[in-house]
Amino acid sequence: MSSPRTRRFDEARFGMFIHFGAYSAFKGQYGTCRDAEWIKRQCTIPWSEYEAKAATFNPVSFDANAIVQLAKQAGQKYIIITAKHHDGFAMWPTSVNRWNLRDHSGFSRDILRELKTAATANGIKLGFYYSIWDWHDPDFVANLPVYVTRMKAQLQELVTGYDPAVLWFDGEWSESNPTNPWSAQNGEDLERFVRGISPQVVINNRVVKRRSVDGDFGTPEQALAGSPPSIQLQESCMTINNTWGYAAWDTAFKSATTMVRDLATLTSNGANFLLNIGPTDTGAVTAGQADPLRGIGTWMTANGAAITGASHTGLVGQPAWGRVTRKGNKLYLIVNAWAGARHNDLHRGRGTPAIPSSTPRLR
Ligand code: FHN
Repeated sequence: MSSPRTRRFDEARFGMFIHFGAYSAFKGQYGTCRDAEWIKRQCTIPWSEYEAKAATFNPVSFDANAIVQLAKQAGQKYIIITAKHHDGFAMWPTSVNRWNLRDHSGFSRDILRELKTAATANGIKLGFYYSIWDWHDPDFVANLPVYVTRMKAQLQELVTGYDPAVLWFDGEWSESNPTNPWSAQNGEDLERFVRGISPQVVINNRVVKRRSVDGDFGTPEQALAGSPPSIQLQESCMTINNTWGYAAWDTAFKSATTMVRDLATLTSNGANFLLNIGPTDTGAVTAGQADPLRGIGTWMTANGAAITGASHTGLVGQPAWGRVTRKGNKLYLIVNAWAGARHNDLHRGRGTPAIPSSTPRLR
């Protein structure tokens, strides 16, 4: 299923998604209206107010090294950060317009460069999320070819300036407010353009229209890819709470146990798991998101062999007591609950199946 271009992505299995942008400055609330990265549209914020708030965006607490260490200890082998979400606000010092963190907010640091440096120093691959749908650029609706020229110029900046391992496109679907005229032809042209400047970059299926021939991998969202890939690699993206961008009111954080089981399920289906954090208005990562990631890391430290580089077995169905993954000639039995067993240790011998501990009791 994987190719030389996608092999490392396929073996990585577990990545960190980061939704961070001007919307984060609202902390998920506008008056009595609540949302996160869609707050401009869903709370009908006038552009004058949204731009004024974005001008105050000052992510002084964004710590690329700390975020990379959090991902690394969790066993996440790649990071995908929103370079530009639907609001069109660029998180790098783009020369295409002034609607960006440096020019509009006056924040002099290049946080994508900081993240690239920290990720590279720690053997973590960095990718960018880029929304095709752009609420801010009037040409997206009024003159799509002009918008596409600007979009390609920004992607050229990102690809040649930061050498991303992955481009995670989004916002390709038919939508109103504003109308989204993106066509399959537009997407096929964009995929060709990106591959022309970077043949090795891995691209998701939302560059076109999420068909199994679009890009390099499918992108089920807030759902677990349910079966081994037959045509295209799969990566399920999910939140730790219920929102992608930061929302101070959203404290419904999942447990590490729940997410370890999701990771095991996805690996047993040969799929990747892209687990999201939404840094705060100052760029900090909340304990509500960091703590379960550390809990996942505790389990991965003992049992990561059953995940990284592992995949579906192709041999048996999945058991009721847990999940089975395979790497080479080894089967890994990930047991969710052993009747009567107090703690399950990882037993590993030549050829004997590793029996990883059941989901951890987080201390
Ligand atoms: O509209 C976006 C949403 O804000 C978020 O970025 C998710 C993450 O994959 N993608 C879109 C919804 O499918």
